[in-house]
Amino acid sequence: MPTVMTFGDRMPDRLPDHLSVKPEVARAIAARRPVVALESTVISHGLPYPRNLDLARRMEEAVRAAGAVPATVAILDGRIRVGLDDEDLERLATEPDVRKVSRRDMPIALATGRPGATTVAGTMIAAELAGIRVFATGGIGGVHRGAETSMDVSADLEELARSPVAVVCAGAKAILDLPKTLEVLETRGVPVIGLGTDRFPAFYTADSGLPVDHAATDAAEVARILRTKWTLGLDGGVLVANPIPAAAALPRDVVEAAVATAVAEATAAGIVGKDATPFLLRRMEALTGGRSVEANIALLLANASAAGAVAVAYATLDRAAVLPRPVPPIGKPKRSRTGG
Ligand code: PSU
Ligand code: MN
Repeated sequence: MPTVMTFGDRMPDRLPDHLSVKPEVARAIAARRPVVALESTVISHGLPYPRNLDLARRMEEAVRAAGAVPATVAILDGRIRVGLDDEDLERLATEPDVRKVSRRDMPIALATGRPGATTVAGTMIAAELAGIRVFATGGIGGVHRGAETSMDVSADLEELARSPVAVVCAGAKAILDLPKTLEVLETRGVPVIGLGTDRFPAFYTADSGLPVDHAATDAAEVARILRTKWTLGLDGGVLVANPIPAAAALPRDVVEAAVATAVAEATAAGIVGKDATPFLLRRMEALTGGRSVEANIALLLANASAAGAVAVAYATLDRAAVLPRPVPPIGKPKRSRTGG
């Protein structure tokens, strides 16, 4: 197991008991080199074995190929672990009783010592504690369809409002109510930036028909927006929406039909709370003949690459800001006219 690392000025004294950062990751953070956090709920609850394990490894490779260090996050052995090794990924992909850890679950998972996979919210908390600013996932949680009666609104939205992390995703999952999800993001002050698009992506498809707040042309522009937001002291995260690659997108009518059926099944079966999203994703797989899983994997890999590029651009700005400014040339002391 990696040792507890303390580094920089970001880790408060109380954390060493609860946080373990992999040495490679800790070194990169301390040197302000690019790092990308990755979540683990998608591994334990979002994709079937063995595709989940393969995906976890390939996301880390995609981050490295973009020039950043990957830091997959999970709760293992009673600690928040930032940066995992292959054995850890295998545990998360195969063990049956891995808890899904969002903000409210964090103290329970840590105090009981049981394994936990972090959601977008849980991963953002860990990233902030470790000093990581960029994170890649598939699609964030949001406002569920029927939330006006179920009140099911993902804790991911609340976390985006409070933790200073950029979340690179393919929009919010298509099983959700996307207009309401964007309304909550607006209310909570979370900028929604399209990466090379002015449309909010809809996870399995590239265009939800809804606009983003700004279409950024490249990762460098995203990095400038992040830097500006946090320099201003505006709390919270930024949603960076990266549409699914065109070749991997599913036909919109296929997605809509499957979502309608899956949501109706969940309602009929009384599936609520944290089980709702994993149930819906599993039903989507069956209802699309496995095509939803292929699309999900393609968008996750694309997001890992894009997040790597954003982390590289952000690190460039971050390092420029902390480098000592050039010292102004020392001029000859002015002679006093009255003499000395
Ligand atoms: N992206 C995926 N698959 C997933 C998730 C994201 O491609 O399974 C996970 C994330 O961890 C996200 C969670 O936080 O789904 C949403 O769960 P809920 O709706 O219960 O908040
Ligand atoms: Mn929920």
